[in-house]
Amino acid sequence: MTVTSTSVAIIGAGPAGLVLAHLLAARGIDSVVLERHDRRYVEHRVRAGVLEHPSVELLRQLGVAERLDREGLAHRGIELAFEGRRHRLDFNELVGHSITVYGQQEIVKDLIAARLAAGDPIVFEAADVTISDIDGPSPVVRYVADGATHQLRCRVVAGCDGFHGTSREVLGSAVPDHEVFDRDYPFGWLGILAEAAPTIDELIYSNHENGFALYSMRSPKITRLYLQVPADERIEDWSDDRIWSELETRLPTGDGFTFNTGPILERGITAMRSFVFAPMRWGSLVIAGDAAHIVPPTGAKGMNLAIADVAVLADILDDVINRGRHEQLDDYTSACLRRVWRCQHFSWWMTSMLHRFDDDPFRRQLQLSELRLVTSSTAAATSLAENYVGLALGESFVRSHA
Ligand code: RFL
Ligand code: PHB
Repeated sequence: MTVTSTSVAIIGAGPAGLVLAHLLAARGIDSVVLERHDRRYVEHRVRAGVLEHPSVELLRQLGVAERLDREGLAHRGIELAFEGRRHRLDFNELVGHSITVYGQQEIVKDLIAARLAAGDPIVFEAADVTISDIDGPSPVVRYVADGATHQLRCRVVAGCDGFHGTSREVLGSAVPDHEVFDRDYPFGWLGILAEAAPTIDELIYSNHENGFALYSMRSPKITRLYLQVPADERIEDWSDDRIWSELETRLPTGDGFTFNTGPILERGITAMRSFVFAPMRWGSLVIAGDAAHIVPPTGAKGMNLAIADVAVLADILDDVINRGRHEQLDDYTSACLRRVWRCQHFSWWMTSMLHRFDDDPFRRQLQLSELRLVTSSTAAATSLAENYVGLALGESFVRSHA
C-alpha cells in the first residue's frame, strides 16, 4: 500500500470538487482530487447549462474563464410562456446582471485542463473510496487505483461526490441526529441535445396544459430541450417524432416563434427532487454540492449552489490550514444553508409555477395568476431576476442574509 499526504482530500471531480481544488490552490493549499470515473466520462456528462453571474465572476478570478468568455452565450433575460404567448423578463434592466449559458461539461473540461497543466493531481478511476478517522484532526482516505491500494492522509476530507456518493453516508453515520429534508415530484424532465441551430438567443420556460417545456441551447448550432414527463416514464417510449411533436405543442409557436429540429445527439430522463442534508460537516469531514443538497432544475441552481458552497468552504479552509483555526469549520453548515434554503425555495417556486401537477382547476388559476404577476409587476419580476442571476457569493451573502 502506498501512503501519501495532502492538506485536503477532495472526493469527486464534478464542479464542486474541481472548483474547490482551484480555490485552494489560489490560497496556497495543496489537495488531491479522487474521481471514480475516467476523464472522458466526466468531461462528456451532459447536465447543467446556466451559470449565474457570481459563478462566472468566480471562474474569472480563478483564471479559468478564457474559453467561457469566448464561447459562453451571455443572456440578458429569459422568456416565460403561458396561454400561447411569450413574455420577456430583462434581467439586465431589472437587476443589472445577466447569466451565461455554457455547458457544465465544458466547465469541467476547462477546470481539469487547468489543474493538470499546473501539475496538480487528479486521480481518475479511483475505486472503493473509504473515509475514516474523521473525529480527529488526521482523517484518512483509502482507495484503489491502478490495481493498488492507496492511503491518503490529510487534514480535511471534502466530500464533493454528488448525490450518489459515499461521503454523505459517512457523515450520516457519524451524526445520528442529522436531518434530512426531502420532497419528490410526480414528474421528471426528458432532456435532449439536438443538432439544430437555436432560433432565439434566450431561454423559454413554457407552462402548457400538457406539461412544462424548456427551450435552451448550448452553442450557435446546438439546442437543448426539455419536456415534463411522468416520474416513471421510459425513454424508449419517446420516438424522435413524438419528442418533436410534443415540443411543437408545448412551446408557444402561435405567436410566430418557430424552432429548428435536427438529429438528437443525446437523450435522458432526470427525476426531480428537493433534498437537504444537515449538518454539512462533522469533525474533519465536510460535504458540498449535490452530496449535500438537490434542487429541481427549474431554477437552474444546482451547479451554481455547488460553486457557492465551495466558495464558503475555501475561505474557511484558508483559516483552518493556513492559520490553524480548526474551529472555523463550525461555521460551515450555517453559512451554506442560508443560501441553500434560498435556492431551495426559488427552485420549488419556479417548479410549482411552471409544471402541470394535477387537474385541479383552482391550482391552475393560481399558476396563471402568478405568471401574470411576474410578467406585469416590476416588483415581482425583480424578485425573480434577483434570484435567477444569483445572489452574491461567500461573506457578502452571509452578511446580507444574517
Ligand atoms: P456532480 O457533478 O455529481 O459530481 C460528483 C462527482 O463525484 C464522483 N463520485 C465519486 N468519486 C470518487 N469516489 C466516489 N465514491 C464517488 N462518488 C461519486 C462522480 O463521478 C462525479 O464526477 O456533483 P457536484 O460537483 O456537486 O455538482 C452538482 C451539479 O452537477 C448539479 O447540481 C447540476 O448538474 C444540476 N443541474 C443544473 N445546475 C445548474 O446550476 N444550472 C442548470 O441549468 C442545471 N441544469 C442540472 C440541470 C442537472 C440535470 N441533471 C441531469 C441532474 C439539468 C439537468 C437535466
Ligand atoms: C439547460 O440549458 O440545461 C438548462 C437551462 C435552464 C434550466 C435547466 C437546464 O433551468
